[in-house]
Amino acid sequence: MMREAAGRGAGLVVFPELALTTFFPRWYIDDQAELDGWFERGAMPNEATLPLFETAKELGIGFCLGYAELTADGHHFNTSILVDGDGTIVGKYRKVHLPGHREHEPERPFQHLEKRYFEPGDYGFRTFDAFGGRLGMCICNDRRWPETWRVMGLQGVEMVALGYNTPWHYPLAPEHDHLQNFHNHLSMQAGAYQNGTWVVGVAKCGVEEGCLMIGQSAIIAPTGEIVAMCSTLGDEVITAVCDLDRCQEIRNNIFNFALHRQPQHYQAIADEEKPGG
Ligand code: CDV
Repeated sequence: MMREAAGRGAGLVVFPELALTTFFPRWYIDDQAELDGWFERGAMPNEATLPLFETAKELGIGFCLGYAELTADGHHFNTSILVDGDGTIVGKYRKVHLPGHREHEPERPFQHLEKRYFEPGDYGFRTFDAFGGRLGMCICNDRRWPETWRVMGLQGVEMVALGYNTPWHYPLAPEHDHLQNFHNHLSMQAGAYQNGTWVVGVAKCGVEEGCLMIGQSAIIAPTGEIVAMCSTLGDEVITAVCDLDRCQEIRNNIFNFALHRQPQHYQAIADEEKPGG
């Protein structure tokens, strides 16, 4: 797929969340050694991912890759890295918003144990000078939170790369199942528009280990318009020309932060206390 993207002239390819494994938080795994088997240990590239780095370098194409990270000192994160066209890691992100639950809940059709298996990311939402612009990353559930986008928007982000694994069925509110695709695009299009940034959102979709995951990976312009979208639940490469200067169409006008923001009224969203009723 990276070769196909390079053949179309792409400079950056974005892979999904936990691209190297199944979405293992759907399983309750009691044995730490078994669980750790799903994680990549230490620095990237490792033996398993070296061919990806080498292929990217050969093609002169950058990539964003999501994987489960086990650090040398034993911390577990849901991570993504940004690698430039010569194989150098230029950015790293660890998922901040971890959805799901901590304990085994056997009554569910499948688990969502991200809260048990990962620690919340410790980098926050940084942005990186790369690919001729300013890029940021977030992962899956992060895209639903306006704070994710605004923290990067305030840094002048011009493209946010993100991967997601979103089951069609949400056991806690099954009456929202038919809204999964809508909520996916709603969140990403709002994040793009309200911050004047390109968004590349990439699904690990289709049936994985009996669990149906939504697709509709999309490339979204700073105007909030979807300019390319997958149309199947199989493997697909979609491409778009992303002119980062188009961010100014929004940033110089409707969302000119310097002119129009009123941060003196926004304190509550950054307070540590739990919000009241
Ligand atoms: N991988 C995820 O973060 N998935 C969540 C599901 C559980 C709701 C999401 O926000 O898509």
